[in-house]
Amino acid sequence: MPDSQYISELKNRITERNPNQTEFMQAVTEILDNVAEELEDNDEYRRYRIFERLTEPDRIISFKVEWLDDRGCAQLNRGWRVQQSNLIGPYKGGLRFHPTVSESVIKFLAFEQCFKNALTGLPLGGGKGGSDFDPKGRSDHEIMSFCQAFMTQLYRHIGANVDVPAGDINVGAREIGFLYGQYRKIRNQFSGVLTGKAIEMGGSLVRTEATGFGVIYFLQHVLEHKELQLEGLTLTISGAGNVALFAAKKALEQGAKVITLSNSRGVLFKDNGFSNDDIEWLIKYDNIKDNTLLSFAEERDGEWRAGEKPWQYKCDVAVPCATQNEMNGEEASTLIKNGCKVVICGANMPCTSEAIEAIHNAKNCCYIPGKASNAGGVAVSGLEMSQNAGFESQTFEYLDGRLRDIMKHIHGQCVKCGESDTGDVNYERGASVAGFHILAKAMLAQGV
Ligand code: NDP
Ligand code: 2IT
Repeated sequence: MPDSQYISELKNRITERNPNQTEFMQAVTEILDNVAEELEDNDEYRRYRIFERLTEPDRIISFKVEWLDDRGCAQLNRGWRVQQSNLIGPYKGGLRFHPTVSESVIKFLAFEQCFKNALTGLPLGGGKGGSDFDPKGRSDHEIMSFCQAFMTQLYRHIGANVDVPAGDINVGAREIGFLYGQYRKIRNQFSGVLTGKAIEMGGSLVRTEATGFGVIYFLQHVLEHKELQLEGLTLTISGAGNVALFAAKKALEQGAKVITLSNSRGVLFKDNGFSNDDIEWLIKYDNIKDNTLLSFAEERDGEWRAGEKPWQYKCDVAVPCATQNEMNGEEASTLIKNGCKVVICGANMPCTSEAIEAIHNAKNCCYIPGKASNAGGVAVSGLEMSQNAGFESQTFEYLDGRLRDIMKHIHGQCVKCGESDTGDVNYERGASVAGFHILAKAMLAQGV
């Protein structure tokens, strides 16, 4: 659709207000292009500048993180928390520790998080945080020192009803434990201020598995809608962390074959597919070995291909679960040429705009954006918050059932807002429009 004057002026204003923020503008443009028609058709949305106001974070907190390494030397990092919108609930979203973290990266994640959280149907606002800290090669003691220093800065800005961080890249149960311990000591308070906690300290069953399991539950609905089934299909998965491994585990349980996993250093390819034992081994050694995939190839089997990515292999479904922009246009075209039917995102914004365009232009392949398919993690975080607020804990079966229901609910909204007359579903449009309507309604109802 060609840009109308209103949409192109809006884009220009947002670009001017956010100079040099490539990832943030990529996320904004992706959603804006999909809700453009709704803006054109609704005078109130334009008069109250709903879209533009949603792009501007409520506040951006940035801080210095100083800590001592094992040699007794001072280390300096930068930390951020972007509180994007609390229109429909407390700010909610993960923390990422990675050298590529910048204000633009945290802003894109916070912006997307608002739409994702709205789609869950739970009362969760959107936020994201993190640091340019690189945990690679750091000892447990150094990780603890960093987490304590980070929380010493962050604690004053968060709270169980204010802003509830969780994990993301390089922030798992270990880091959440250190962060939570520091918060508890500073505030003398045991509350649900973080999610993804260990079970012994108020964590929720199913949270560890939730994002990966949720991706596969969503995939099952997509396939069902296409009158296909997961059993017997071949999947290529990227990443080898929390999301990738639990997506692989659930896919195997449902009778699919997973032939790749990857990390920043290369791809592990197993022609005959990983077994459940293989995945359990990788889950066990994630965080313990320097390069779990390489160790797997050396100690067990599979082929380690340094510097490569999973998108050259023939598959029915591709599941990018590592990081933003990990699949480019050329790689998407290769997947399509090799017969891939679905690209479903475990990671946030893993496909470049060119990759998404290539998938949309392909007749037989569909694209599922992370804000729909990876919402299972934050959804179970929401269930962890309600368990904490009620001083209670639910069973695995109950929570897994809630997760399945929520993924089905999100799929339903994507179909409702993204289905064309021919019955094809544009999931990107469906997720953007459905999320946008929820946020817009809340914004209009609450006044300027
Ligand atoms: P983990 O830290 O557990 O795993 C990340 C994986 O991605 C690792 O294998 C890592 O490799 C790889 N990776 C990270 N950065 C890069 C990079 N620049 N290039 C190539 N590979 C990279 O993180 P998660 O599994 O939790 O998160 C993965 C993705 O899923 C992220 O996009 C995150 O935002 C998203 N997500 C996570 C949720 C959660 O609940 N955890 C919820 C929803 C989305 P290496 O070890 O070599 O760095
Ligand atoms: O991107 C995400 O949705 C997450 N990293 C999970 C956020 C959360 O609050 O559980």
